[in-house]
Amino acid sequence: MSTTDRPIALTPEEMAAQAVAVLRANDLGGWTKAAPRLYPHQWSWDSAFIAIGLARLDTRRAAQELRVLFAAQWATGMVPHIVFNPAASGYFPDPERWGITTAPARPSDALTSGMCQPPVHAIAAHAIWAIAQERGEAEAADATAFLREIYPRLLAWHRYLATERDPERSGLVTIYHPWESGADNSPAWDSALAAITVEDLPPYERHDLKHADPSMRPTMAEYDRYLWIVEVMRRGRYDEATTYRTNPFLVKAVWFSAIFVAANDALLEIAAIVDAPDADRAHIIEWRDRGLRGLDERWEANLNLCLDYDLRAASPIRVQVMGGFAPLVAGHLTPERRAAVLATLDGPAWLGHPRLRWPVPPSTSPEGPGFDPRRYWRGPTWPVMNWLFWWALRRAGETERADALRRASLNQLRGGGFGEYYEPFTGEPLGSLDQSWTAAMALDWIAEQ
Ligand code: 9WN
Repeated sequence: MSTTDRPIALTPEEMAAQAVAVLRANDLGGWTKAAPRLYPHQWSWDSAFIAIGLARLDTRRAAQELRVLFAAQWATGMVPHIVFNPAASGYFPDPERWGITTAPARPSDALTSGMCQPPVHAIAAHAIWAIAQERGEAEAADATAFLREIYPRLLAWHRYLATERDPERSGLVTIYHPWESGADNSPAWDSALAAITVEDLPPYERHDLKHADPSMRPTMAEYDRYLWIVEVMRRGRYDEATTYRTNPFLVKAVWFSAIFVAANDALLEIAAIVDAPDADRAHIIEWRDRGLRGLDERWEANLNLCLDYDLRAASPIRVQVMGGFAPLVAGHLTPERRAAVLATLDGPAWLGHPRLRWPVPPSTSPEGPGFDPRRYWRGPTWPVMNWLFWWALRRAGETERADALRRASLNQLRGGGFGEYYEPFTGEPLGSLDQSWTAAMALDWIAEQ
């Protein structure tokens, strides 16, 4: 029997029980590894999504997830993309390769990577608080206390993104590495990576290929470039100004920037709950509004999508990737932009594509250059990204579309396994199984039923 014919098996109750089991098995004691073998450490944006799912089980444990992550925050305000579990080995680049010990801004008591990922954290912190409000007085009070504790850290993180990562004050966040986008080998980064000359790169051995099918992972040429960028940043001691001057990869990333806009809205709500000073709120509003203007400038009317911008090449990146839906995630849509974004989403290049197994957005349009249905961010669908689309559609008041997406996303997961990503035409789970954020999103969706 082919995967396409696999019967829909799990009931919501069975799926929820399996999701809980995955999150328990991946629990490191207050923090969660992203996946059992391929990703044995804490990843930044994974943890934010995981916290949203965990909140359905225990809001205090969910808060702890973010607490551990933010304990590794850098002096600059940066939240690192990986916090290493000292008890685990087998992931590369490892702490030694990142070499943050020479970086003045590193945290004193955690081993981390030297870059960041999209800032979903304020959205997660607010979600924990909102769920706790329905769980009785003690849990609600603890959640408010948690917001008071985490708020200054969230503010510092957002200030870092709005300043160090946007010295041009364009409203768009600059990423230094494809890993920072979260969508590592998206075709959006192909041209910027191709322009990089790899110089004296120390030898290395990939560990990811021991745990995953090489045909689904980034290529060796991509890995050389990923590692070379890390090398350049490490040699610059992860100093922001140095990186901005020397890094071979500098891209204004619209998906990241849109999440930052939405996270600023969440931070504003948190600021109100914790009675933050008016001056803070004025800054957050400024960051959000600047972000909305920045995204507006990157809108490409011919494609009806938003485009990333390569600062090194001084040119927009014309590929049809999931990140093009940035305005939907950012919210505050004008009627014209709403109509355009939804028409693109419903159209044949995306949810309306005739070959899709489930109407959920592929990471790259099957109609666009660079599409590959099995390789990582070049086509597969990512349940956690479906969650972000669902959340954004609901926030935009597109309730029916949001419900349809939630149902399709849950159907995709009914075969079991909690894949990292899925083949868009067959629905086959790919990459790592028992992926924590996939299990977490299932729990959140099931709780919404
Ligand atoms: C590098 C953990 C992470 C996700 C990313 C995803 C993948 C790492 C890798 O796994 O990236 O950060 O080794 O490929 O692309 O979005 O956070 O799940």
